[in-house]
Amino acid sequence: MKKALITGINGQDGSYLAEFLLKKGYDVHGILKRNSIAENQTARIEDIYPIIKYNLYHADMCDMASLLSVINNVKPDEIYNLAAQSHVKISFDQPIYTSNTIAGGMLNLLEIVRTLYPEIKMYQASSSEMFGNSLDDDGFQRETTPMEPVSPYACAKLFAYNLVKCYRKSYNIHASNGILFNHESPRRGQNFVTNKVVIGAVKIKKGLQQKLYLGNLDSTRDWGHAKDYVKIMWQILQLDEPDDFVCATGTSHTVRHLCDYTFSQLGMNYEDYVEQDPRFFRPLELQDLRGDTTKLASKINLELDYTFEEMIDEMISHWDERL
Ligand code: G4F
Repeated sequence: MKKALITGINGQDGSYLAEFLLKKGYDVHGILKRNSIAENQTARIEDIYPIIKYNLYHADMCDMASLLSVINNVKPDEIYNLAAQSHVKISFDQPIYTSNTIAGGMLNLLEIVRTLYPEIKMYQASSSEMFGNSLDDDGFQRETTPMEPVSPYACAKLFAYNLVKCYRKSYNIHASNGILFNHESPRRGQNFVTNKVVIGAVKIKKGLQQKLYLGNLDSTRDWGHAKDYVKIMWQILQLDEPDDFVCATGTSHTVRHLCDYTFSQLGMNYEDYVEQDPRFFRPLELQDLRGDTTKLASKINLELDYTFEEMIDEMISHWDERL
């Protein structure tokens, strides 16, 4: 039985990945960051909690001793590093913490693996944010597109991405980067734009809220489903050769279109309810994202189960039942 260790197991991606790996027959272990408000820490892994409750550990990406202790204890075959301060706008408010968790955290893991367990395969959750406003002439971003980050979050992700490449070449470690474009689901944090729009629209429909306040409506994102993408994380680690891969749908939509589609599905016109609020604009914005997955498709069977519309419909149904 293979053993996997997932940092950030209680996040959107960590929870879907844990479910996926359990179905594959893995012994799944996970790291949680201690939070002074303990309630809801395991909300996203409720369904699998009885199976993995003794495999959950408190550790912190900034505390190398805690990571070392978990890795010594678990001795995993594969590590999926999904832990992060993952909110781009908040990274402008907390740049040092963001960098320490993302860049310093990955360095901690790589040093432990390099010095003690060089046989462990590692996956790093790299991000399309690293491209910043750099686009190829055809409007896509791919592995060869120059990376010009425009947020502290993206700068930290780029540092971690380069560490993975450097350690792979220097020490022959099986470490890969998945350069994931935005990926969503009903488990997405409610302060990311997809779930914020869906929850806002459902609440408005039910008379629980009057308006929805957003920032930039004109940026475009290539939104896929987190469930599709965790399978790809695993597929990347099963390749004989470690490498770096863009993972995306190849289709992009504006935030405005997201609002239009969501409100229309609920029989409303978004223009009657959505207002822009300076609080939700960023000091610097990444305007357009659209990924080219040619390289990934040449290595794995790349099949996505969800379209953008199916994903938003699933999120609407989820919140319609719960709110
Ligand atoms: O949903 P978002 O906050 O996601 P963002 O910034 O693209 O980052 C996400 O995807 C990255 C992959 O490219 C990940 F690395 C990262 O960890 C995260 O998962 O914002 C999407 C767009 C932005 O252009 C933002 O300015 O929506 C725009 N937006 C407009 N109003 C808003 C809002 N975003 C948020 N969060 N809240 C708003 O009110």
